Amino acid sequence: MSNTVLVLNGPNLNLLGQREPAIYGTTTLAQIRDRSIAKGEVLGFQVDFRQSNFEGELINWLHDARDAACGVIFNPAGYSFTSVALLDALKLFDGPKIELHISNIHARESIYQHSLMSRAVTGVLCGFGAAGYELALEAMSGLVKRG
Ligand code: CA2
Repeated sequence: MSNTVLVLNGPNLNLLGQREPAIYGTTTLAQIRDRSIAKGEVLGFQVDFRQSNFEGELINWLHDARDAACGVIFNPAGYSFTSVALLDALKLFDGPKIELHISNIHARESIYQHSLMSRAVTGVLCGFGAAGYELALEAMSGLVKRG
């Protein structure tokens, strides 16, 4: 069985660390990628870390994960609140799935509070800043079946 965890990031997260540091911190997505890969090595995971601004590309990567990954960690960013298509793609992945947000979406304006994705995932992690990615990998370690 695959030991790859797909860590998927949605729109605008490529610019992380450059705007709104009070909400999202100053860590860049490249730094988060490096830390996630290092954390994966400790936990015995290969981390496949990706970001796209395109809904269809995110959907295709979720489809590919059906054969290629043992778990998915997904920060859908703005698509969390709008994309039934991404919700459907998430439902098609049978393994453990963690929805992740850097900020505490429940403490924010109402448009950021109701993620469509949450009903399709094993668990939701939000509000721990960039460290949330490493925490999600630890949680994933307890969720995947190792062969
Ligand atoms: O907190 C998160 O991780 C979010 O998924 C980020 C999304 C937001 O729509 C969600 O409510 C919560 C937005 C990401 C915007 O990307 C930025 C990039 C650079 C600087 C600031 C934001």
